[in-house]
Amino acid sequence: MINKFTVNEIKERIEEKLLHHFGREAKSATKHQIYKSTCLVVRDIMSELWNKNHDLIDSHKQKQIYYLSMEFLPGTSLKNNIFNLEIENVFKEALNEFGENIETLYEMEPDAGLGNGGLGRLASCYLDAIATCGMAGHGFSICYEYGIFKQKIKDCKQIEEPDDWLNLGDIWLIPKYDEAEEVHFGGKLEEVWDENGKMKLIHRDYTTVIGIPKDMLITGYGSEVVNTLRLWKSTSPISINMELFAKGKYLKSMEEKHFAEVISKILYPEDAHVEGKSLRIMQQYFFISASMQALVKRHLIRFGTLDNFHEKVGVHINDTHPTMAIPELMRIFLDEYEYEWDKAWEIVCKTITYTNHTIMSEALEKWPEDLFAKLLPRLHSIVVEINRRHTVMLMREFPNNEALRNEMAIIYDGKLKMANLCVAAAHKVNGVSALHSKIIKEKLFNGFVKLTPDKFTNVTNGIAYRRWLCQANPKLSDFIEELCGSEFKYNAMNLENLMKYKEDSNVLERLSIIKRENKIRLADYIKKHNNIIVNPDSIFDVQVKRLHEYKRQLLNLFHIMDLYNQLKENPNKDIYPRTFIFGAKAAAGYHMAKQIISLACHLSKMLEDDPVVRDRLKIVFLENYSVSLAELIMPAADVSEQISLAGKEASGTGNMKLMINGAITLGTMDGANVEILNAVGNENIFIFGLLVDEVEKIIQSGIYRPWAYCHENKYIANIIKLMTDGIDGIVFGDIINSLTAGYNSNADQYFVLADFDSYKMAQEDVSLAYQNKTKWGQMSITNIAKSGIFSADRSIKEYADKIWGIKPIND
Ligand code: 26Q
Repeated sequence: MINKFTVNEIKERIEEKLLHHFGREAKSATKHQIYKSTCLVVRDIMSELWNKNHDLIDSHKQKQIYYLSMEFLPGTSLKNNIFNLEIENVFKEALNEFGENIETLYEMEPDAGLGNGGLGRLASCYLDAIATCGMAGHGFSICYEYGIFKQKIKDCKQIEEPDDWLNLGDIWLIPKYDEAEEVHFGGKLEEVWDENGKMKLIHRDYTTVIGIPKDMLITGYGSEVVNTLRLWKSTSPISINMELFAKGKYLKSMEEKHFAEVISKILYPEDAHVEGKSLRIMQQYFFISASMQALVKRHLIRFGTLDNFHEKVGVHINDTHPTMAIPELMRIFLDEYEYEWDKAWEIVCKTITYTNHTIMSEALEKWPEDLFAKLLPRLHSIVVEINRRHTVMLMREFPNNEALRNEMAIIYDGKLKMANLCVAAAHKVNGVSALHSKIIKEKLFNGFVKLTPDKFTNVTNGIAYRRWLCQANPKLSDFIEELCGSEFKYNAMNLENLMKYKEDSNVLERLSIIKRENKIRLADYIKKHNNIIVNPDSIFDVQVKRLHEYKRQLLNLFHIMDLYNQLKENPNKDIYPRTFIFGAKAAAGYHMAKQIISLACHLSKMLEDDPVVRDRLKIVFLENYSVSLAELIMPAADVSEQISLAGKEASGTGNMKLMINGAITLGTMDGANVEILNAVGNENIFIFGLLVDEVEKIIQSGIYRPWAYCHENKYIANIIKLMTDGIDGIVFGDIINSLTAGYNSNADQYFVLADFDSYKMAQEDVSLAYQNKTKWGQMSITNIAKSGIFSADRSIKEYADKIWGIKPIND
C-alpha cells in the first residue's frame, strides 16, 4: 500500500514548494501559486513511487509494453492522481489550513486535450488501467503545444480558438533534456560498398529535428506502480543558420528552425477523415523515430543485446497512425546494428501488435508514395522491400486472385496502405468490440484471415470507470459504497451486487434523488453558459461525441423536429417534457458537420422562443465538449443516444460512461451497444434500426431511394418542409440535399431516413418507460450493476493475456 501522509507533512511540503519555487509564504501566495505547489507536491509523491518501482522493474527484467498513440486525452490530472493515491483527505485538510478549498484548485486545471475523441480518451483510460493492474506499460505521443481547439458557438456557428493548455498544464510535465533524440527528414540515399563487397545505404543531406521528452507520470488506483507517458516536443538543433544570415538571407536562415518547431505545434483536429498532408507524416515519423530510438537504447542498457528485444519489449500501435514504428525499427536494426533482413523482420514482427479502430474507408491512412519517399527516403526504401517480399508471398498463396492481391498489397496505385503494413507485420491484430472485430475479419482484412486466422482477436474497449463513476459522480459512488462496500472500486464486477436492490423502493428512490441532484448541477451550468433554464424533472436526453454524419446527430434532430411539428399541429398533445443535450466538436473543415451544429443551435433558439413548446421541448447545445465537461454531463443523463448507422461505430465508449452512471441506452445494433444489450437484456435498453446485414443488403441491391421517404412518409415530409421554410430564419439546403438531392447513389449515405420510423417508435417507448418511475429506476440500477464488464481493467487484463504476454510486476 501507498505511504500514508499526515496533514502536517503535506502542509509542510506545500509550504516548501511555495517558498522555493515562488519565493512566497502561504499567507501571501496567489491561488495559482498554491495550485502549482499542490501539483508539485503530488508530482513528488509520484516520482518517489516511480523511483522505488523502477528498481523493482529493473531487477525483474520483465517485458514492458509501449503504447504508441498520436493522441492521448488525459483531461485533468490533479484530482485523478490524488484519488488514485488515496490522499484526498490529507490534502483537503492541509489546504483548508491555508484557507483553500481543494475543489477550487481542481477547477483551475485546464484539460490536457491532446486528442480528438474516443481513440485518445481510450489511450488514457488504458494507461490508468495498466498502472492499476500493476503492470509496466508506458505511452508515447507528441507534446502538442496546442491541443484540440476550444469550440465557441457564435451566432449559431462553430468558431475554433487555440487551446494553449501548456500555460498551466505543463506542471505535470518533467522535461528530460539529457534523453533527447535526433530525427532525420528528407535528404537522399547513397549506396556505398564496403571492402567485403557488402552494400550499405548512407543517408545524406537530411534535416535534423531534436525531440525532447516531456514525461507525465501515470498513477493507478491503489497501486504502487507509476508509469510514464512520454510526450515529445520538437526543436531545432540550430537557432539560426549564421552562414545564410551573414549572406543577407534572413528568412531562409530561420527556415530550419521553423521546420523543426512546427512539428509539435498543433494536433490535427480531424478524426475520421484522412488527407495526405506532409506535416501529418512528419508528426508521425518524428514521435515514432524518437520513441523507437529511445526504446532500443534503453534495451541495450538493460540487456546488452537486441536479440531478445521482442521478449522484453512490446510495441502497441493505436490505429495506423504509429505504423512507421515497423519500418523505423527495421531501419535501426539494419542500419545501426547491422542485422540481416530476416532476423530483423522476425524480431520486429514479434514486437508489434495493432488495434484497428475504424472500417470507414475515408479514415484509413493511405499515404501518397512520392510524398513519403521525399520526406522519408530511407523508410520508403524499407517499405518497398517489405512490400516486395509481401507480394512474393501473395503470389505464392493467391496465384489466381489478382484482385485480392491488390487489395492486400502494402503499396498499391501509388499509395502506401498503412493498415496492410500493420497487419502484415503485427503478430496480433484486434478490433474494439465483438461486432467490429467480426467485421474486420470478414471484410477489411479477410485475405489476411485466410493466411493467419490466429492473428486476429477481439478486445472490447473499456473505461477508467473510477474517473467516470467515483470521481465524476461522488454521490452515486458513495451510495454504492454504502450499499455494497468499497470492493467495487477495485473490481468493477462487484457492481453486480446492486442487483439485490432492484426491488427495493427505498434504494430506487435514493438513486432517483441522486440523479436529480446531478441534473440540477448540470442545469446550473447550462443556466450559466447557455442562459437556458432547464427543468430537472424533464428527461435529460444526451448525445455527446464528435460530430460526424455516421453518428447521426441528424437523426436525433429529425426526431426533435417531428415532436415540434406534432406540438404545433396539436398544442395539447401529451408530450413528456424533454431536454435534448448535445455536445460535439466538428473538424474545422467538415462543412456538413458544421451545418448540423448550426441546425441544432437554431432549432434550440426556435424552441426557446416559442411559448407553446418551450416548457416541453428544449435543446441545449453545450459548447466545447471535453473530458471535463463529459464528467459533468454523464452523471446527469437519463437517456444515452448511441444511434450510429449499424456497422459504422467501431465500439463507442461514451455509451459505457453513460451506462455506469445509470443512463439507459437508446441505440442501434452497432459497436459495443451489442454487448451492452447482452449485459442488461432486452428489457433494459431501447434498440432500434437496421442491422449490419440489412444495411449491407440494401446497399448491394442498390434499391435505396431516400427521396421516396419525402413523399411517402408524412412525418419526414413535414420535417423537410420545416427545414425548407426555415428554422429561426435559416434554410438548411445543404443538409436537405445531402439526404435527398440529385437522385444520386450517395444521398443519405447513413440511412437517416430509413431508420427514422424505427427511431421514432423507440423514442415513444422511452417516454412511456420514463413515466413509470419504478420501471425506469429498475432499468437504471440494472445498467449500473451490469456495467462492470466495461472496465478498462478488464480490457487491459485481456490485452496483457491475449496480445502482449505481460504480467503484473509483482507476480
Ligand atoms: C488520421 C490521419 C490524419 C488526420 C487524422 C487522423 C485521425 C485522427 C483520429 C483518424 C482517426 C482518429 C480517431 C479515431 C477514433 O477516435 N476512433 C474511435 O475509437 C474509439 C476507441 O476505440 C471507438 O470507441 C470509436 O468507435 C471510434 O470511432
